[in-house]
Amino acid sequence: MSRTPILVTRPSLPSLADVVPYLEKIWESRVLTNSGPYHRELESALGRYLGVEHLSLFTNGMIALMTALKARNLSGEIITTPYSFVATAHAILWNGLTPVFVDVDPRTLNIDPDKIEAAISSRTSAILPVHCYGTPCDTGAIQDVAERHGLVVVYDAAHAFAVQDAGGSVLRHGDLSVLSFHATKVFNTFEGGAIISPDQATKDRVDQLKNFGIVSETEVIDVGLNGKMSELQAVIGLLQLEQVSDQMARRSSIDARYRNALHDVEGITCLPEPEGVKRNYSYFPILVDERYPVTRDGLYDRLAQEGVKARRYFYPLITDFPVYCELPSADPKNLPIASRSAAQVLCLPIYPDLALDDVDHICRVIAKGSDA
Ligand code: T4K
Repeated sequence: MSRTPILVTRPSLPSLADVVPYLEKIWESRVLTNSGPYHRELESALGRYLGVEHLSLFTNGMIALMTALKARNLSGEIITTPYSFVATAHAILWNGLTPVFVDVDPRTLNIDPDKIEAAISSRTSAILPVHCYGTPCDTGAIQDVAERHGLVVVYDAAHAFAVQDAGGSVLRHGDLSVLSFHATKVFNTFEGGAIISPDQATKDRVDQLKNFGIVSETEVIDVGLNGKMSELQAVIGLLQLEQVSDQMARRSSIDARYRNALHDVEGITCLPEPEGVKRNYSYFPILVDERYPVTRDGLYDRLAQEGVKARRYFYPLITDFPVYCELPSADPKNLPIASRSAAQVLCLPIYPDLALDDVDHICRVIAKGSDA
């Protein structure tokens, strides 16, 4: 096909002309990192935009996740989902903790709160759920089980930038929430991330940990790391923030166009839109079941032949990777919904400047099925 390939996502960028004056100021001041003026400005601006008070910027989401777990002094086992990007479980292992995998809810593909209790042991210290594709977890049920058993809850909110439920930002739930600002996300700083803390004391600890555990020129209080965001990343963030609302609106039109065109295609299911939720339209996953003329991988290949690079997020499951597959909780028998979903899911392209004509082309290829 002569078409330019349509990728699953294409990062949004501010205009170069807008970036240059900021670069000139950085060059002039020579403040490049370590909580410089743009870093501080972005922390405040993002806090206001997201409706959260205690936000700490990070150099990426994975380091932020590792720091969030460390900040809570966790030990033993952490209950989590196998249906996520591998960074979720890696953050657990990097802290010397053991992930315990629990199956997901078929309606949201988020951890199923009803299955958490059975996975709790005397060694469990926390739950690490993921708001997968930006769909909020059942935060009320997760909080209930956590409180009953005295467990910490850290949310991997990498996909949940600006998502709100009836009570406000989903980032307010749990003990900490972690965002990613990677190039492929709704809001990007090239690489980047953040931790949202419930109070100033926790934010102070997070800020110390992300700066090697340093408290003052002569004091180091803990084993920190270097998770700091640079001034360059912060400038990109400030400029991206000016456009992100318009970009989410554009994503919403693409989401609606897909739903409208695909709802009658037998064997194709769009993930239900969560009720009462202000979404960010970060991903557009479909599930391809046995009624569809070809398998999910057949459709993936067919789309690729037509110049469309869809992605199988999240396949394989985290529990299929060699570092995790020997764990008792990684047994596919323990994870039937996650296993089925990983075999059926296909994330279709969605990004602000994706043309609606291209969305229509993708939908035509899907609607034609194996006869295309
Ligand atoms: N928790 C969860 C639940 C996550 O999903 C993630 C990251 C994390 C934690 C960790 O956060 P970070 O440490 O990343 O901040 C991507 C991303 O690298 C990763 O950030 C993301 N989740 C994951 C779901 O997807 P890949 O391997 O799929 O990326 P890649 O390079 O194949 O890019 C996908 C498409 O995007 C390509 O077709 C081309 C396009 N692209 C990508 C990049 C990087 C561009 O056009 N330009 C670019 O610069 O992992």
